[in-house]
Amino acid sequence: MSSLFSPFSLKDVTLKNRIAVSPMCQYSAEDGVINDWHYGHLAGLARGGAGLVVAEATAVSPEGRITPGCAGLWNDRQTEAFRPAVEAIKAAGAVPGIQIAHAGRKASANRPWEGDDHLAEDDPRAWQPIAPSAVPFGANLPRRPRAMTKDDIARVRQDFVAAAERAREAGFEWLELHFAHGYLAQSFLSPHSNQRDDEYGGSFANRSRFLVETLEAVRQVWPEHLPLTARLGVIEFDGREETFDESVELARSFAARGLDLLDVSIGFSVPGAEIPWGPAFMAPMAERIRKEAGIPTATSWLINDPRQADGLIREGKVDLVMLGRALLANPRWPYEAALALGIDKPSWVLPAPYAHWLERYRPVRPAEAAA
Ligand code: 8CM
Repeated sequence: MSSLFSPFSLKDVTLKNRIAVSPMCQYSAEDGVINDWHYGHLAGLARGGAGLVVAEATAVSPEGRITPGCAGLWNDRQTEAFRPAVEAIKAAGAVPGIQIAHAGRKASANRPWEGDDHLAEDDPRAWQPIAPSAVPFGANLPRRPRAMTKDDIARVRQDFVAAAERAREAGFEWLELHFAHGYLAQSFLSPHSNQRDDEYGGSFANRSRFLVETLEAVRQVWPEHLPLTARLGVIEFDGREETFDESVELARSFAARGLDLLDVSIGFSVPGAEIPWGPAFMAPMAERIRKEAGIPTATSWLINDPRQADGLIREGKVDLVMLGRALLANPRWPYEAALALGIDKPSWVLPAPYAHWLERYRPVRPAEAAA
């Protein structure tokens, strides 16, 4: 039976356990180039024992960044800057992954700790966001995007392709497409943001077209033997939950086009959605997609309890658990989870320099250390 600490193989890649670092944003790059901050952050997470580290949400073009501090993969300097972090992740025994993204109408924003709202239009760092239709998100992100032309659509698809090629050049072995959270791809899917009357809007097939075409184009260049995944907002919590059935259908269609795993997340296409936050509350949806669409899934959001995480894997509900905040708070969460679950030689979750001392003497429980 699988458990949190059993390996997981997808294509030619094997993760040493089912714990993944969720893609996040450090908002600390310059001109999209990551630096020592990201190196320490990513190396530290890998050294904490997770099997997969999905690095930064990384913009495929300058206009695709959420903030001026977001990482990018549209030039050689950015590609090179990722290499040491990739090597550090691998040296720690984890698989290096990356998420490539375009922020759409949520682009050109302040860093979260500097306001989390759109940059003023006359701010020299601001730019014109683009989206399927000229419909603003609203709330803290009121800026009206420019509606994309067909040429824009073709260009952004090509930006995803080029970023995927660069991700491979940098040494990444796992690629995630950001199709969630109200960013560009999700905003094509959602009728809240897509009011087009051409073949990219209207029917479900049309609203899915940008996502499907982008996946197909990236699959052409991303090596067949490496996992290609996507984070999809499968539900909006906007009172129209029947749209979840569309997500199941989309997952099926992604699988048929060579997607290897779906990272199941939230739509975030409208402000004021009533999200039923709670421990691992998205897991039942990841379970349904896994069963109904026949594609491996990952679940994220508010996973912190090792027993709950282990149960999700043991009961065959999901293939991977993705943790963000729990790992930011405690990069050694995997070690402590191994202790809590009573697994044999929990220290072996960690790389040798840590494991040696913990195994040679005895595992230290945080509570004992404090006593
Ligand atoms: C960053 C900010 C907001 C988000 C994000 C990220 C990074 C990855 C992701 O989603 O999947 O919604």
